[in-house]
Amino acid sequence: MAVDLLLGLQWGDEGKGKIVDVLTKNYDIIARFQGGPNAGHTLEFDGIKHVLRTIPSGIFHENSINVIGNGVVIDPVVFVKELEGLDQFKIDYVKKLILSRKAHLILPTHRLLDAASEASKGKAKIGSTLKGIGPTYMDKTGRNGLRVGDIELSDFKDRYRALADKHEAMISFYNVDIQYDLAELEREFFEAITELKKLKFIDSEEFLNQSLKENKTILAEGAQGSLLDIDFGTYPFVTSSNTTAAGACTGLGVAPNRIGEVFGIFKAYTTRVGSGPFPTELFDEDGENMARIGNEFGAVTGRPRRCGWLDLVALKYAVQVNGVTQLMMMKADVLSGFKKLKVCTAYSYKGETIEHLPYNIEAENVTPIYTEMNGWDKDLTKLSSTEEFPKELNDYIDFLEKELNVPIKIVSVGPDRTQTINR
Ligand code: 2SA
Ligand code: MG
Repeated sequence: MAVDLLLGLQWGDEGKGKIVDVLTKNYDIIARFQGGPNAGHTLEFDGIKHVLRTIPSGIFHENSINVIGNGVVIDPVVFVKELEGLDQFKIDYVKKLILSRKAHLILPTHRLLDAASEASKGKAKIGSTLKGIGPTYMDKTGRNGLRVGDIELSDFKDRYRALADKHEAMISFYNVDIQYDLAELEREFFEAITELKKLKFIDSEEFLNQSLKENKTILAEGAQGSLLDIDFGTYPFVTSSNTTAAGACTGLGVAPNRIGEVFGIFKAYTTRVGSGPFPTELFDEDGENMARIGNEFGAVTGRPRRCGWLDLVALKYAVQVNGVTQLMMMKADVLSGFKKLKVCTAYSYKGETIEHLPYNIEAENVTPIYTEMNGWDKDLTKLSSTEEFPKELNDYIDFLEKELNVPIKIVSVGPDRTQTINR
């Protein structure tokens, strides 16, 4: 058996939560491999909207086991609140949710360091979600971090103290005005640690590889998007983990030759939250309409998302880096009513036309070159098969498929589970 991957191909918020929820019925195990509570995976079913942060989206399905892999960073405080949010659904998470001992812990001081770092950068800030993601991964690669498995050690509190003290010194080094009550934050942290201990800690690489031997099916659920990848994204305006396919291998401990299908998710247009370059960004009525109709606000922080046309140069890059085998196009319904649709097929880069993503895609270097297509008027949200698609939508899809050279297997026409059309 193989591990299938589900990845966002843009700057996050492609709709991974919805698709993983639709797909989970086909899988025994759903695993998260990177990121942490910076993610916000929105699921909608039976008239209820739910946002998951660290917990894999399979948690709502009867029989799936949900694994939080070693590549993830866990904030116990946020995590326990997330568990409490599940109480109303009567989910037996002690049975259905397991944590890698090798996953790193986000300390309260990591969150403070994130805030201090952002404040010190002023206008050049990353626009992070302030969840402590960057500082936690820094401690991981700097070999100072605390891991889930450390909670089981008798000297966990001493280890915690040593690291938190070091962080406090670092916070004062930033010399910015940040107010906090560490004693209160620590009380909350240790209370959450006690709750966390009720869950099963495992060596997730052993569990997953054993499960593959037993012919179990596994879906690895990505968070954020490929253009936020620490190596391949728009650095430094990226997150601190590998959001691309390779991240699933290191974040779960499964070998590259165990990867099966790579599902790539993209929106029919493009959005981005936080700072950083965005060549096809719109500052006109079209952009405003996308934001309004698409309800483009961050699921975690509520920040408005920047909107723009689909960028095929960036999308091709993401398809290549990830080895995408099937595409899923989200939010096609949002484009209903646009008279003309534009798709960026090349960049004018320092006076030259290029079709690949250059080192620096800042606005002063890059001007998008667009292909224009006719839009459609028809409301797509009630459609249930491809036969009902307007001609212009089929033209749009055919054009993208030809350019990307990968089949678009799913078209999503609304947030609900049922608004998902297979091709
Ligand atoms: P961080 O917090 O260190 O990972 O931030 C670094 C950059 O990564 C971006 N980022 C995201 N972009 C889109 N969606 C994300 N998750 C939430 C959601 C966002 C929200 O799913 O809606 O609620 O605002 C996410 N997480 C990180 C971030 O904007 C920085 O550019
Ligand atoms: Mg999101």
